[in-house]
Amino acid sequence: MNAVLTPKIDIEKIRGEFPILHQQINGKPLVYFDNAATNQKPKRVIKALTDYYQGYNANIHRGIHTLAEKATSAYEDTRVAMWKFINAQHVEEIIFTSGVTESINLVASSYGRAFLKEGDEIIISGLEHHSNIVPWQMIAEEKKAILKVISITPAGEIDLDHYKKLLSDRTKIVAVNHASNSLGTINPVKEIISMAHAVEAFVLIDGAQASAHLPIDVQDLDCDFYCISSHKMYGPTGTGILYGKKKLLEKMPPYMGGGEMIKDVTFAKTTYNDLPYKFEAGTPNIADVVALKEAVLFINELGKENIAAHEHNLLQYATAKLSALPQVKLIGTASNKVSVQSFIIDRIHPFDIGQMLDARGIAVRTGHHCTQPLMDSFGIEGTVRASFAVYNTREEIDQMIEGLKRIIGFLIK
Ligand code: C6P
Repeated sequence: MNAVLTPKIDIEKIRGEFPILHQQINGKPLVYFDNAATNQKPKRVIKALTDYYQGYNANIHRGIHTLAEKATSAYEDTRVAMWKFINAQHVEEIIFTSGVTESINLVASSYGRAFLKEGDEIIISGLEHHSNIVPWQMIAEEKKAILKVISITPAGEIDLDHYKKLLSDRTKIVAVNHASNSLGTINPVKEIISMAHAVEAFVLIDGAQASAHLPIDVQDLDCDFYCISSHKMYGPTGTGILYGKKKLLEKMPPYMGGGEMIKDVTFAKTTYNDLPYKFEAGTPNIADVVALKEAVLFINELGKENIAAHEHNLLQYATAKLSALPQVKLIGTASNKVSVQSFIIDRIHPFDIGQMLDARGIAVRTGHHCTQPLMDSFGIEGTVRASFAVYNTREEIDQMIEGLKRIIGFLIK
């Protein structure tokens, strides 16, 4: 995060939007620092869910009755909101999926099955979540393609020199995250994309950890695919999007067969629907898609630059406080980061730290964060990860630091 602005946000008003924050956990006020796993939902998102189920629950794109038309138009309104949110060129480039994991599997499976050949190469980075590793391993095995991995530096940044060496005319796909869930590193995706395009490879960006924190402009990035999970941007679980360039999505075969993705079906032959419906087989997750629009509006109304500035302040504050504890070792010290700080404490297992913080009402994530190869490269099993959202405060960080001091004092004599 480079731009350090003064955030224009009213923290009390924002916290008032999140009912879940106002509770006691183990007798202490909840401090929720597990936002990279999933962040909390504002009232307007929760209301959109109940409004749908109480007022106009109906299947979409099928019925001509009033409820069906209302549900269809609310569902399509979210597509328009996401289209604008990432500045895609065409609205039909927005495909609803269950989230980043399904979006990556869709591309690996559909694009990979149709176009990868023996000896083709797929490049990922050492920073990837299992969701951006395993689908590529699966398709590489099936098509006898080769998976290559870009090394990372000790600070947790992608080694661009190594990436340059891996690129060749055999490279067909490059798949990297916009920001790392375990370390917070923001990757230079624009540069990564243009380097891949120079060898005519396609690029998929895993935007799971970017959508709530960083501006996303898929036309400016010129990425071929971009993946988002709603639940990491204040929206409901179980939905998200795949963005793909229209000319690529048009060439790709359907991922799943069923209702809605067809134009005509006979026992002899099926013709497929136009974009985006070709990739949306079956009854989708209507309620959650509808409510996702409210999450987009919530972010837009606050302004991503304000959110980023507030979170940047929190990250700097937390990093300074953690660094002042001699027993703490920070994992992930890239110069450009989203609001994630991982750390370990010598001689105390991350799980024990997580449990002892939980006893004080503080929720952090512990373990490998679905990035086992990344943890291996640091020679550790896992970390404690504190990740901040727009509703977090410095006082909450002070509580975590106080908790850590107690834990260290109690367990390290
Ligand atoms: N990371 C975390 O605690 P899904 O589960 O499909 O919404 O997102 C998967 C995923 C893919 N890429 C990145 C960079 C991610 O961070 C995640 C989800 C959570 O870090 C849960 S493991």
